[in-house]
Amino acid sequence: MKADLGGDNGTAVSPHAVRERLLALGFDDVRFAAAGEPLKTPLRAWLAAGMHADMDWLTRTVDKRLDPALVVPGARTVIMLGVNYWSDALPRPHPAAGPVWARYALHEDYHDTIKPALLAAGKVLEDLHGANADSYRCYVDTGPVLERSWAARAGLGFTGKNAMLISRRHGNWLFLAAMVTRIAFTPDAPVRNRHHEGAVGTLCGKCTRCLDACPTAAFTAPGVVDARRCVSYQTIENKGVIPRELRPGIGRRIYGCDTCLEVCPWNRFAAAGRQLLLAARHDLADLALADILVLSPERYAEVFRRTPIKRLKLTGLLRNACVVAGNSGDRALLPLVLTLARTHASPLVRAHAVWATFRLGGGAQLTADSTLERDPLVRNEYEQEALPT
Ligand code: B12
Repeated sequence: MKADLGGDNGTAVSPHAVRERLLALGFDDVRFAAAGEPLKTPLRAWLAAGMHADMDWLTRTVDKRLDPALVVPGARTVIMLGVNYWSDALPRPHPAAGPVWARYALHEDYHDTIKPALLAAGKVLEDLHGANADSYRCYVDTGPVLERSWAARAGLGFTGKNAMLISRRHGNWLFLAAMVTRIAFTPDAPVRNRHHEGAVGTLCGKCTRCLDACPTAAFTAPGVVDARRCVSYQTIENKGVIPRELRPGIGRRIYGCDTCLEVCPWNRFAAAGRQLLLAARHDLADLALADILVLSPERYAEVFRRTPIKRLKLTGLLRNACVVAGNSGDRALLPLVLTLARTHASPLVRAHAVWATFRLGGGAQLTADSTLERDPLVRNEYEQEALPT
């Protein structure tokens, strides 16, 4: 097939055939954005304000994230793909019991399950337009592409006040993937309202449910999340101590947080996805906190194999489980957190287990242990508990 990359004089080719083929691969939505103008998203200001916490990898690729021509020289189009992970089969978390997982985590790792379809999507560009493998790049999440802003430009949805890319068809429950290509496709239009296009909250109206519901007050403005305060960052990306002042707000959220997504009224229109590029692990939602607090490394590896939770490692999961236990008010968990505080090899786990033990009213049982503890992380927890409140 002869190369058909769209004309240099601005002529663009119809995206119709590519869209149909990519939908057939299992993507739930396929939209096209013109790559010519770099994004104006205030990413630099966000980074300069330190809102990325310790995710320093974001600072190393700022220019590329905003300008796809730095990813693929001569890029003309960013193809944005959505994978709907809403499922009616997954009940909402029980209002009073059990740890709560971000919905996306109750699947095998989406990076792994979407990747083969992205490779096939690249072949579609080669097949239909004679693209060669150097003239496009495909990413899901981990590439240097600011996916939500490109998706907004492509009209896949609009940027909500919760910073999510919200689709009128799929609500908040969309994974995003991107293809940067030299082919000039006719772009799709962004979502508009009467006043403007592409701004934060285009179709949010006066609604502020997400901003009001955030359990740790992580929004500094509509559309702006301070990752340092975000439960998702603290329970997934942070590899160290979770700040004490944020722990109560984490509540029962053991991995990630969907609160600003769950409360969004646009989810009313969300139909279940086709799930073609996903592998559900809804069984994880049935795990009791008591079972998690006693996981052995072998059992952890077996249960969380292929899920995104495996990247947290057992120590990270136990850290989070201790925070949830401390918030639970469930005295039956006291012996379990007490054992972790006394015996676990990781100071990170011991530190959070000490906190949980005090929160569950068992602090006095740790008096002897507190004098033996040498690790500064854990000692700090004892010292904080000893301070007058
Ligand atoms: C770093 C990161 C995080 C960080 C930081 C989140 C954040 N808000 O920036 C943490 C760990 C906290 C996180 C959490 C989550 N994440 Co995340 N994350 C990313 C990642 C890798 C980069 C995002 C980034 O660059 N952030 C920097 C900010 C500045 O950019 P932004 O949020 O994209 O841009 C927004 C603002 O600039 C604002 N904006 C635009 N113009 C303007 C103009 C003005 C004036 C203002 C004020 C603001 C504004 O709107 C932009 C779009 O939302 C992307 C994947 C990717 N490659 O893009 C996934 C991604 C954004 N995450 C995703 C998901 C699913 C989540 C969680 C729901 C996971 C969970 N359940 O726990 C939460 C949601 C938290 C939230 N409300 O944002 C999805 C979002 C899908 C969607 N439909 O929107 C993505 C796209 C991954 C994917 N491929 O599917 N994430």
